[in-house]
Amino acid sequence: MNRVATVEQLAINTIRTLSMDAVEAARSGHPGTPMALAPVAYVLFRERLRYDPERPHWPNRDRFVLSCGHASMLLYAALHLAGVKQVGPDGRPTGELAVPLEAIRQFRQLHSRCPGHPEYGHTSGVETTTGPLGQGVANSVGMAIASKWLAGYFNRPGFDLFHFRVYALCSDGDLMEGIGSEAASLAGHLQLDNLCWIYDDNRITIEGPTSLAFSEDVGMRFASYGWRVVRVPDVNELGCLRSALAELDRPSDRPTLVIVRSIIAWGAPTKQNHHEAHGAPLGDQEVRGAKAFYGWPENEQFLVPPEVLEHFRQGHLADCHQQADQWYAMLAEYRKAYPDLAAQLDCLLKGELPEGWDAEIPSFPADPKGMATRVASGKVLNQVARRIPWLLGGSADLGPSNRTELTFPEAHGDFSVTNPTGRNFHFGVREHAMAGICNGLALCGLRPYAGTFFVFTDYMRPSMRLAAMMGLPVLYILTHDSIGVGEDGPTHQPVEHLAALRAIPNMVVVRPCDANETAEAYRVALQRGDGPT
Ligand SMILES: Cc1ncc(C[n+]2csc(CCOP(=O)(O)OP(=O)(O)O)c2C)c(N)n1
Repeated sequence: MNRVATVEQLAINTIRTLSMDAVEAARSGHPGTPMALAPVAYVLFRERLRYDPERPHWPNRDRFVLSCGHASMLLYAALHLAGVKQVGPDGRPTGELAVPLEAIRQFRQLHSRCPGHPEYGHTSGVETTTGPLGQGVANSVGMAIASKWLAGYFNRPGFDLFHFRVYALCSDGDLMEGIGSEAASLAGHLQLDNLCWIYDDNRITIEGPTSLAFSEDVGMRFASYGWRVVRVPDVNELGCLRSALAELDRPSDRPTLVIVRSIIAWGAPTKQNHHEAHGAPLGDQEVRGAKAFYGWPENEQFLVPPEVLEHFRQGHLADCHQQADQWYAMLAEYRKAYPDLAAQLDCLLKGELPEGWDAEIPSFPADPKGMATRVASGKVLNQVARRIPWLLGGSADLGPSNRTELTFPEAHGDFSVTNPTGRNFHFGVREHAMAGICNGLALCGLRPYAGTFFVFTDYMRPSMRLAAMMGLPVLYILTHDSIGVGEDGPTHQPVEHLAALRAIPNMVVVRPCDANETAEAYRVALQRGDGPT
């Protein structure tokens, strides 16, 4: 082995052993998948993702989503080795590491930067909260759409401000979940060539082998969604992994699925390839055995060889740092060339609304019959959207009923591969993915809205709850909220939904009873920068 190969293996084994040690110390957690996928984290965080550890909020950074959030130690180990800095509440790096070694020692303990599942806003470098399987991949579709939309709206000749890619790492569970299929189907339809999912095909879930319940050909399924499918027969073949990911650099009109075969808990003497290694500490004997297999000192815990840190931080990451410098210099020039657009971008990135955004919210005259609130909603939405260019969204195939369409010319019609500045989205009949995608859009600074009948929030609730948890300003436009919907009958009559949504912490639920209350509801919702309405 030459020196580079040695330090590569050392780096990969550092990710593995940190993960095992953290789970042992916590006496709970998921060691098997980080041990298996350490080569993926290594190649992504050291060679492929464009991000600047000094400025984790660089707007044009590539996004990484760990959709299988239970493998959180994989992400924490990578953030530690890459030296990603923590960002304070003011949006500036605090100078300290986002994941110091001490935090890894405190894995899964209260207030640690390394909670059991990654939490957005808590640990810099964590792009979204994951844990409920399937949510992360849906978020990644929203982020990839956001990249296209931001590019369409803000980029100008000579100012290629936005072109980031989105990578999501997902497990069998993510791809068994319906939301994963919904999101993949829409991503294929939209031809999101900036999106890459890396599927950990380890054929193990909690109850045992996937053959218990999952026997489709995932590659064929994704090919039929319109994805490019690439295979890596062995995750430990770094060359193969690298060339699979390099496929992304070849022009395509498809998102990419990289199917990686791995063995859970690779290297553990008796637990490798066994479902017991999924969600419980391996135990001292297995850990020692695995360390011996890796050629690692068995008595050492939380060992990070200094040459690994050095290796991680040179080369590609030094290059990315320079790219971020150049990006900020370009932004300074952009400010001079396009001051209005630059002011809008600043506003968007700060999570603020343009001045006078609510100046045209109408006031409706008294009317004995009363305008239907959904009609008022459509009018108000169109008024405020005129003044908030990054307010965008759509419905799960109920646009005409929900009145969610933006009809004025500056809304640029429907979003599509040929019309990336379009602000009207057709999510199809995919409520769950719609809500997950809106979270991804909001995570990139946009102000998304999602429409459907109130009763169908049943299909969106997990993503709505995560929006509330992450403090994302997503707007839900939910019509037909009454049990008096008439001929459609009880399937369409929401009875418990109001109470159910009001029970979600940090979800604001407004139920306007006339046109003017609807207008005020918009004022309340859009002013909220720190949670969904
Ligand atoms: C929506 C949802 N359902 C159930 C779970 C509980 N859970 C965590 S991991 C997992 C499956 C594990 O299998 P896989 O996704 O293949 O992950 P791996 O074992 O390869 O790490 C389940 C059912 C969850 N986190 N989210």
